[in-house]
Amino acid sequence: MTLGEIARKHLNFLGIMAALGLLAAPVSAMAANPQSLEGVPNPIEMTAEENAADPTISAVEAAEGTTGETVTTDAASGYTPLGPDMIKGQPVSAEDDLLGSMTFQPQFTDIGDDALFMHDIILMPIITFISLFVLGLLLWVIVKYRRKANPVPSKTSHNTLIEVIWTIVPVLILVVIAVPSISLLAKQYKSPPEDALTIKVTGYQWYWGYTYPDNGDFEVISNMMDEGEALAKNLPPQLAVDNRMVVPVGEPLRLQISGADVIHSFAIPSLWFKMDAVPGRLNEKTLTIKEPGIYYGQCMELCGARHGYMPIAIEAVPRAQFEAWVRGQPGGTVGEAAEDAAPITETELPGLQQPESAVEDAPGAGLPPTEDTSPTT
Ligand SMILES: [Cu+2]
Repeated sequence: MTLGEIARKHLNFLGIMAALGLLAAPVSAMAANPQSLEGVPNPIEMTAEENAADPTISAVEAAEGTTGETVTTDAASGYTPLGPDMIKGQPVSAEDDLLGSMTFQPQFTDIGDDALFMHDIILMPIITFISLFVLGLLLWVIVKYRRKANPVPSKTSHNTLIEVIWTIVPVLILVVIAVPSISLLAKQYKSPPEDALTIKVTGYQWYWGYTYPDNGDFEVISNMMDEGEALAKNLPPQLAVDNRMVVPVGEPLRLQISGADVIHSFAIPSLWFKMDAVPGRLNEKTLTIKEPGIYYGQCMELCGARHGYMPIAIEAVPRAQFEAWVRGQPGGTVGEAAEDAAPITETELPGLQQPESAVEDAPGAGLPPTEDTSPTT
């Protein structure tokens, strides 16, 4: 058998490449028509259905199905803070669920569902398949064409068919990834509708402030709850806070995020939300939470000594509950008065904290240069 024959005989791995192309085709068709995906049983939705048997979820559905008047139980303000049974999207421990502990938290926004689908159904299978395929090819070449088994190496320099295939197949794979990827990116940067509720989030060293310009411009200061108190209330220590950011559920929110002193980052994993809080800058992002509940996050930009102790707790409640909560805040207004609220401007941002050396005559400012030290030419 000539070397040319050996080379040609083993070109049957082209068949494998063709199979790859066939595999990619249905995925490509799905990507081209995102609507068709809705009919496909989505693992995320399936888990939600499985969870329906869970009494916590049933409580949520009950809350969603009823009007604000019947939900309210506290006669004084009409607002009752959600209890620990309404905590959503927490990480799971490896002992409870090994696979669940390695993946993302359950998602409670449409964008989160899309992003999780992108990761679980599109990216991970493609990455796994390509990695195994390349590993297989490598092993095949190492074993089959080792010096002992194949003492005279082939002098084959090129093969047009293979070259065309190994150019076109990766291009097709990239197109399959690009279509849902770019549409997801565009969705995440879509501006909120004009009537969206605005909430301004300010990162401070080391706590969060939530200002409600549409509801009387009051600010809620949110600090981490003491560990003993959190445990006593059956809330997760280091995530529980004294004052939560209360928002209406199912409505688009316009979150404007800024920093008062240094860069922080406002992030809630189960809402697929992360935005940097930069001093002197107003970063805006839309958020629509699908289910009532308590969602925990943390500052995700190393911001100083107590960076690890500035958790975020968002409490999503039905509109009526939210309005009752607003009325209970100092200066909180709902409805007509909210129309008059001045739009938020850059000048309302908290002043920047200057480094000590920037202040004239400060102890750390140092002395002005006394002699000319500029280089001479
Ligand atoms: Cu921070």
